[in-house]
Amino acid sequence: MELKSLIFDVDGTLADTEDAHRLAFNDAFDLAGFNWVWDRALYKELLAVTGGKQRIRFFLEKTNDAALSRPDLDTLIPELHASKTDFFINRLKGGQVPLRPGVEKLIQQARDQGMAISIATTTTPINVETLIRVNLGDDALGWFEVIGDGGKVPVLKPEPDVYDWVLEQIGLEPGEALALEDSRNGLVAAMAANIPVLIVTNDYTQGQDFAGALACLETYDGLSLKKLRALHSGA
Ligand code: XBP
Ligand code: MG
Repeated sequence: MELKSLIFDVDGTLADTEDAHRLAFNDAFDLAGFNWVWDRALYKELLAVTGGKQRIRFFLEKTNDAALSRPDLDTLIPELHASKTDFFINRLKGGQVPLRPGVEKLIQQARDQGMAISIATTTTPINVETLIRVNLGDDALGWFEVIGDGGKVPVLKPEPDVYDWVLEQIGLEPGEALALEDSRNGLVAAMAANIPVLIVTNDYTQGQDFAGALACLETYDGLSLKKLRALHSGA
């Protein structure tokens, strides 16, 4: 099938966001008076669970029975997460999270050659919007045909819902798209929607099981639309 659309993941794909997310979680915990600190090794384990609110709960399940049994837990977690989102947005606005090398060039090539681009992510909508505005300009949101995010579907990756939603919006068959992902959760989600997947790893996802991907690379630098078409045609 002809390649008609690229579907970009956000966290770990458009940008190496996860350390900014991690530090924002830590800032939110500190502001709320909790002495919980997520270092890189712990965060790598916590990334098994997508979605910030789900990740906080997963952390407490692993480490903190006392906090887990608090009667106000169901309000505490969304409050902590809202605070985390504020800290994260401030980091983005401060220019601390650039796009991954090669990503902007790929997006520009797609635009020049009339290849549609969309987004499928599990993160909070304002995070996507701000990352794109800060790095590509206010008009850039309009470059994406559809933006599927954690606010659009109730169930996050590794379930396929966000990919199914994007496909329905853009009206393509799964085989006419190519998903660009960095993690096993993303791979599993896109594959469950029958979309071919190219993996480009980062420090947090290197070494995960990427069986089923068209290819697994370490960088977008030097990657062209021509190469993506060639990879896709072998799918
Ligand atoms: C990204 C996520 C997100 C972010 C944090 O996964 O799992 O939860 O880590 O964002 P993917 P929120 O790249 O597979 O979409 O705190 O806004 O959830
Ligand atoms: Mg990702």
